[in-house]
Amino acid sequence: PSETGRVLSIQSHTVQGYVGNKSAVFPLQLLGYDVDPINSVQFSNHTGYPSFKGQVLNGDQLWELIDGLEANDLLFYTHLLTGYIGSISFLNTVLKVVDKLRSINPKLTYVCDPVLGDEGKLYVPQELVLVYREKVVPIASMLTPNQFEAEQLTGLRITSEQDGREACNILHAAGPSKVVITSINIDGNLLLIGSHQKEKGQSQQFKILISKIPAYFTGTGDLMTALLLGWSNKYPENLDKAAELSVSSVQALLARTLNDYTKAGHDCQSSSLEIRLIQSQDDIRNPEIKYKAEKY
Ligand code: ATP
Ligand code: PLP
Ligand code: PXL
Repeated sequence: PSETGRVLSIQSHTVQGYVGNKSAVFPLQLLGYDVDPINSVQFSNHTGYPSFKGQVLNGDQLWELIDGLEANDLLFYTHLLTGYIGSISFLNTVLKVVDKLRSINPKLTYVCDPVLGDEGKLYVPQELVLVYREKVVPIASMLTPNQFEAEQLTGLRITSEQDGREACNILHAAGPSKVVITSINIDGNLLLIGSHQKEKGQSQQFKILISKIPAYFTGTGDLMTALLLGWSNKYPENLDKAAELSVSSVQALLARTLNDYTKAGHDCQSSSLEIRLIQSQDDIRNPEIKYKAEKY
């Protein structure tokens, strides 16, 4: 399918390595999208390293860029993509951006990765949780939380498939018609749960089982959300297919990443690995579906 679009992607930039826009822009371009990145920060490297240096864009500076685009009639977008956002003022400006873009294209799809934290720990200020819950979730078209984020946004404790499915339904009721919980940890393995609400009160749900690789990667969540945007736009009625394609690409990339680091004699459990994004371009453009969705 050839369906594409023009995506405004508001995410981090790192000089070295692949998180935020660095892991989202190239894959979307490979899938045929025009992507316009706004860099919410410019850091030397991601924050998992012993140190980092760089600049943070504030809400007013974000708005200045939007103003500049508007002055030249350049604000027509089919999609908005957001990931990690570090402050309330920036998040509030993103809300303004959604309004503005929808005033120009009422059909704008807003794909939101509600980055709050992982494994029981927040990596954003606590106040952001409420803003996501009350203001961001209601206007998102597709949401891609991890297990912890889905818990924070719904108040539900998620320890089973059933909990995951229920969390998706709670999130649908709050706004987004598509929800993908990108991973739930169940007995050492990962479970992705997808949910598409096609009419009120009714959702089509599926799961994809993923074996957990004993290593820690950074930027995979950002890549996953970008791919879900790309494929779900090409298969708007088949979120399960979009997820199969996305997971298959990510897993092929992770296998290559692990293999490359291992060959170089690196201890893969000691630090987080930079994904081999460029080397995996064929797996992104043309994934072989090795991960199948099971419908409920
Ligand atoms: P965010 O905080 O951005 O929402 P996330 O926690 O949802 O991110 P990840 O946990 O990085 O994102 O997972 C994204 C996808 O990457 C998962 O769906 C899974 O397919 C894959 N993945 C990440 N780490 C591993 C791993 N160690 N083994 C297997 N798959 C992994
Ligand atoms: N650590 C910090 C400080 C982050 O901001 C993020 C961002 O999203 C992550 C870790 C995890 O990144 P991901 O889940 O995309 O791999
Ligand atoms: O992957 C999310 C992310 C985004 N932005 C910055 C990061 C990270 C992960 O470490 O450091 C700046």
